[in-house]
Amino acid sequence: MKIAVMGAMVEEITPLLERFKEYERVEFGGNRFYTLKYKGIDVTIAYSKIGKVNAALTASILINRFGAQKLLFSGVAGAVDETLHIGDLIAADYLVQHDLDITVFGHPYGFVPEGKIFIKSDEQLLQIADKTASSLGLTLKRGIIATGDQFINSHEKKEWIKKTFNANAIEMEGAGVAFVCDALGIPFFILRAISDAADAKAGFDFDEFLQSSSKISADFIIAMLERMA
Ligand code: 4EZ
Repeated sequence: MKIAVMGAMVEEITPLLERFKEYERVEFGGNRFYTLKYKGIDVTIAYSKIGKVNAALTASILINRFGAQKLLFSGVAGAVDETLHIGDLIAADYLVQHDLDITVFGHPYGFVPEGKIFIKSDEQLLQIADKTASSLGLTLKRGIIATGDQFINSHEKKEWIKKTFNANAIEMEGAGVAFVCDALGIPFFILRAISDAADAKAGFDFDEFLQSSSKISADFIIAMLERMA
């Protein structure tokens, strides 16, 4: 079994590399890929750099060049849903691009012809995540993650995304990964730990909690890998 684990920022994958310690490093397409064997699973870890385009590129490389058969994403996000607090985990059951807008032609937000607005994560991986959460005594929320090429730090913008897509959390890569995996038939799972509330103090909170929330997400992904081994 070949599994890819990806993040967007180096801080998001550092706890994974620290856990595994021994890996090989390969450069391709402007990214570094770290390969290792864990309990019989071939794992490739990479960070894409921020944004949907970078995320889509890295996901494609993980699948087509490294042969990933499943893809797990680990990282942080801004909370939209008030029940989510800093450090809480959310698994996407659907992902949507909140900044995709050809509404002037009568299309809904997040839609382009021949596409879909919402992409569903793999149900089997979501179930593995639920079991992992209950075995660790953790709460894992499922919800809609809205992705766009903007760091959201305004109440208005956040409320618009919430109202338009019924989103629970916001970030900048999930839907990019989801669209690639969906198109290529690769089961995927997107996990985020909350780093901020996408409000006026989001920039400050993000800097403060990037490391600790990245670790919460990465530790959960490691527990999922253990269960999958
Ligand atoms: C993008 N990531 C943030 C990257 C910020 C700073 C150098 C997650 C994220 C996020 N994205 C956390 N909080 C967010 C927010 N409020 N809006 C968008 O995936 C790079």
